[in-house]
Amino acid sequence: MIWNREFETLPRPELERLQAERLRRVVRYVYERVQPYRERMREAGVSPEDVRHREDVAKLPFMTKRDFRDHYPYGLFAVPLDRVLRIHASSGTTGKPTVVSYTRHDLDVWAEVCARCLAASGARPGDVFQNAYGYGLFTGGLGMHAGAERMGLVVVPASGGNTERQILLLQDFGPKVLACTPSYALTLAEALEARGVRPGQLALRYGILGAEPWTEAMRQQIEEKLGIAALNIYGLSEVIGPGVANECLEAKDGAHVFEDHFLVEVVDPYTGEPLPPGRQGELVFTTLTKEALPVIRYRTGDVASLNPEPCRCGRTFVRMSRVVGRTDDMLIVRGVNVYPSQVEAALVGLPQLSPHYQIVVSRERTLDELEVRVEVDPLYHHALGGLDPADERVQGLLRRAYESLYGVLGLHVRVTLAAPGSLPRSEGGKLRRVVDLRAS
Ligand code: DLL
Repeated sequence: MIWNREFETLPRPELERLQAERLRRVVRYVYERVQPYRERMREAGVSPEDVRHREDVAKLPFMTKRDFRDHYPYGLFAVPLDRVLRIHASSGTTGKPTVVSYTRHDLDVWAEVCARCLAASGARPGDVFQNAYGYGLFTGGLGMHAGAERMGLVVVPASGGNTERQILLLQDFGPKVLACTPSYALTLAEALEARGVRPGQLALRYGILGAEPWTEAMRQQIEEKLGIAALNIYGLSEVIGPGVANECLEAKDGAHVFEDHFLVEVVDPYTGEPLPPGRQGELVFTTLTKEALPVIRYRTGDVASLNPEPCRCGRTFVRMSRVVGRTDDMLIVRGVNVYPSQVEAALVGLPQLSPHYQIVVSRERTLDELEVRVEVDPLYHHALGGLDPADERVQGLLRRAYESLYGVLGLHVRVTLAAPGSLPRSEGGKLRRVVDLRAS
């Protein structure tokens, strides 16, 4: 189902005209209202008049996470605080959170784009919807909540965590649609399996999974174990939260970016030069309709590519690939490129391991050392009765993980097994995937 047929299927020429018009407006708006960005434009020698066409976006200077840090908490807002209705924040694992804000109009746009995600993923008005993204400062819970209400779903605001209660709700409330992170979907799938609940015994049909990187192999596992179609949702607080892009059920091949609200580019992470469709690089977004905190050419740090081919679902919006890595996670270890997604791909085939892992790089004198810490699957951990290094099963698992990582990366990796839930998480429940100790 297409939630907003009028906009989601706009013929490209019309869409691009609309984008150009909105781009002109937002650039002038930001220039007039956001002092740090006005100064940056002046330094770059660009004025709002220089932006006429959609392509002119490339003349504008970038914004980065650093701008949020430098102007923490409210310095990038384009409206007085009394026009802000809501504040969210994404907690990094270090330092101050990134603060974002919404006017009434922004909340309205946000609900609209989240409703589009739900519809694209298979939800229909009247369906029961279990929202297991965290409620609170994290954008996932309240963002999807508003989208679901907009659509007329029966919302179960479960929030994140508490697997026992999630399972009770899944069994008794009969949700057809579930939203959570992909790693949590696997946790739920495994907990259900452990209780002998088969996929067919639940009403569940669709999963809207995102907020962290995942792979096709994980999709397959989740779909099989939960008996659902699992769709990828992408978003980030600085742009709006969830609802920047979502896959369609028809193709499940790349997430449609809601281009009437968000202008997307891919740039070379080193030079900042725009890259043509199909090339992998850093995603950069310009918000076209936001009031409280518009961003211009915001560098996400997420590495992906764009596919402009028409889609069989009828949406005319460009599709972004899965996020294959982060520019700040792109590791070069002993001269070899390492992405967390590769580590994930190597570990996913070992059912005794969970998808919760952390990569630690350090340097012993001159040689880089790569360590992968990975949590053992809760059931297997229980069966082992702990992680005794003398236990042959533990040794065997370590060996298999080592071999699998060596096969994918071509590097010797030290594998450390950790107890379920023991690796440190941030407030949004996310693991810091990469810890690089070489610089410190
Ligand atoms: O994670 C918003 C969100 C909530 C998206 C619920 C989807 C569902 P932040 O906490 O600001 O916002 O984190 C944003 O998470 O820059 C990506 O690195 C990563 N991310 C989000 N979605 C995906 C995805 C929310 N589908 C950061 N695949 C982004 C890979 C994702 N990475």
